[in-house]
Amino acid sequence: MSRATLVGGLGILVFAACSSGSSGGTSGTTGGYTITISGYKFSPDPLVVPAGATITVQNQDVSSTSTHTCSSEASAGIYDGGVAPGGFFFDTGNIDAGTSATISVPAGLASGTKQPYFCHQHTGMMLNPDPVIQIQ
Ligand SMILES: [Cu+2]
Repeated sequence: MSRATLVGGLGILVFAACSSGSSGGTSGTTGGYTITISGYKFSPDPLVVPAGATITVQNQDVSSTSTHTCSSEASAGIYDGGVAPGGFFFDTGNIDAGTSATISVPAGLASGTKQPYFCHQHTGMMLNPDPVIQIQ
């Protein structure tokens, strides 16, 4: 095998590695946290954030023009506004398709705290009806 063959082969490999798309896929801006709602699914679930974080909720259900909410509940499956032990209350209100809202996580929440939430519009109809925000 000649040296030229080796170098040429490597060149093809490098080209292939660099030609794949690099747009999108990551969520949120640096230091920010994002929940996306798409296809009636909240993700990521759980979302792990430090106390004091700000979370952007993006409703991406544009094709079905579905309005969703992110609303805290006392425990999974209650589907009513409330707070889990050690958790925090939030309710984005209606988030129309293609728009976003913000959730502020209070500072000082204990590590490991799990706050479930739900969608007021669809309760148990969401693919994951009781997703969780967990404190880091
Ligand atoms: Cu919903």
